[in-house]
Amino acid sequence: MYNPKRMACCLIVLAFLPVMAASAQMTIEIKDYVTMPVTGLADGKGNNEVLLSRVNGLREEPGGANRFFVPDLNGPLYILDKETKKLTTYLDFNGREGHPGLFHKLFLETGYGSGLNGFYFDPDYRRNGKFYTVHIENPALPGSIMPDNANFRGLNLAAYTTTPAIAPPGETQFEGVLIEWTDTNISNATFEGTAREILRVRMNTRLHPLGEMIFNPTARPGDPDWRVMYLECGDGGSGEAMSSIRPNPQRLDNFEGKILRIIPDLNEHTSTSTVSENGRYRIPNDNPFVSKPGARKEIWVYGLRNPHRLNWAIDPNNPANNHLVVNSVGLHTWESVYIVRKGANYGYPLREANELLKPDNTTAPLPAVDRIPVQISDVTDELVVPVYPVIKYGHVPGGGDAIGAGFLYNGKALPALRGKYIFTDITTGHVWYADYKDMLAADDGKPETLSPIHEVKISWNGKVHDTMFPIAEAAYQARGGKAAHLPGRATVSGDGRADARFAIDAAGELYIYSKTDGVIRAVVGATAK
Ligand SMILES: [Ca+2]
Ligand SMILES: [Ca+2]
Repeated sequence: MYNPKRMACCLIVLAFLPVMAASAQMTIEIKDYVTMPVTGLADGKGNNEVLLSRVNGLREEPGGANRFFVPDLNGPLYILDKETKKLTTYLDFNGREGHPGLFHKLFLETGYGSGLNGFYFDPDYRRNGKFYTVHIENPALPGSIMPDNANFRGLNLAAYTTTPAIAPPGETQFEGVLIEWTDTNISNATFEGTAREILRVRMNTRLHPLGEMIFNPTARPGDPDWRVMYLECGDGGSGEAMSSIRPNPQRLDNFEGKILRIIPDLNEHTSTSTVSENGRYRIPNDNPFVSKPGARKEIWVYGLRNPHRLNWAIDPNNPANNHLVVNSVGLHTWESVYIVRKGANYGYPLREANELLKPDNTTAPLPAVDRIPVQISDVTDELVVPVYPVIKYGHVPGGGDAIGAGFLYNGKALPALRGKYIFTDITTGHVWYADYKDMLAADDGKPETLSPIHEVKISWNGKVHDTMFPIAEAAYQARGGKAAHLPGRATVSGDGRADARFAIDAAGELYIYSKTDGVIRAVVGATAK
């Protein structure tokens, strides 16, 4: 029954809801989903090998096949059956001496992103069987630069050739390799088909390599963004170096510290793009720097340190609010989330988040008038205003050391999270959310306006925790891990790294996985009270 008095009362309550919501404590409930095979060592010594399994993502196969593809940085690309939870090794990238996989020069030892780093399905996968990977190679390792199909006979290499590496200025060591794979039968759990090297990027150091890629999930055939890849390339450690490589993230003549935008398929968008220098992909004509002499035409945005997690925030109520969002790992001071705007300069290494980054790698307040010179190989006389983050948190207790993946939650199972962007800190295992509307409001060109973030607690096996750290620690110890707490260390997390990151499935439901204990967990509940 309609009751005007009661309605007025409700409206008054509603007016206060945002304030109440801001102070409500969000708690997510997580449940173990699958335990990944150990590909590391439990002995607590060494670098990357101390992580039990370097699971690095969870991608659901398009089209309702009910399977995840799960890359482990150490080499295996698994298919995970959602019904049976059975894992099958689909491909293995580790072909190092004594290993059965594809790439003799796979680089694994150090660097958090080394190994099989990126995996993504082509938007038209159901029809074309294509997917993409990025892995890291050390050219100095023995063996062939060609894939080795001795144990993957279904891979036809007759037409396979490598590409010249595209290098940044300065000394270089490692290479990120983007490959397009075409499986001619996607109904089984084995690979049979061809592969094509698309791009090879040389990096200054082992840090912050080429990594994650994504496609605009709202683009349909005929749209300008259909099958157009956004590909992040870290700064290769250049921006924090106190040497001639320091400006590389600002220099538009190289790929380091950038998000690239390319068309992997040479037959797509042929009238609105040009073929790349290496002949393996196309570059859209509406990329921001295609007409700037000396600039790499592939660049979409620049001035980032380690933009290692890309996601597309889809606003179900307003498609004009859809944005590519990037989580970028900072140096010593700030972790940042940025809304990606065509051609933007995010400032690094001249800025970190919304502060000045000084040549000694400490931060200071921004200058009164904040402008950065555009740099191709040399500094030009053109100036731009840097673009500031919409979320930042500090390298302080209660904060963290390195931002993980984040997602705007659009699933159905967790109504309390709808419209919220949820993300982790990798090392401390803190989880926060921000309201997407606050993030959009903070994307206003003003450095001082940022979205509030709200701490999320985690319920696991009947107990509520402040972070993922004790959860990963318990599982790591139970699996025989020998480090005192967790492997690795970082400034804020101290002894051990939780290594917690989110993923989503095709329905937009959340998972959280951790390299240290090698466990993927499903987020099965969320309450705000
Ligand atoms: Ca197959
Ligand atoms: Ca702002």
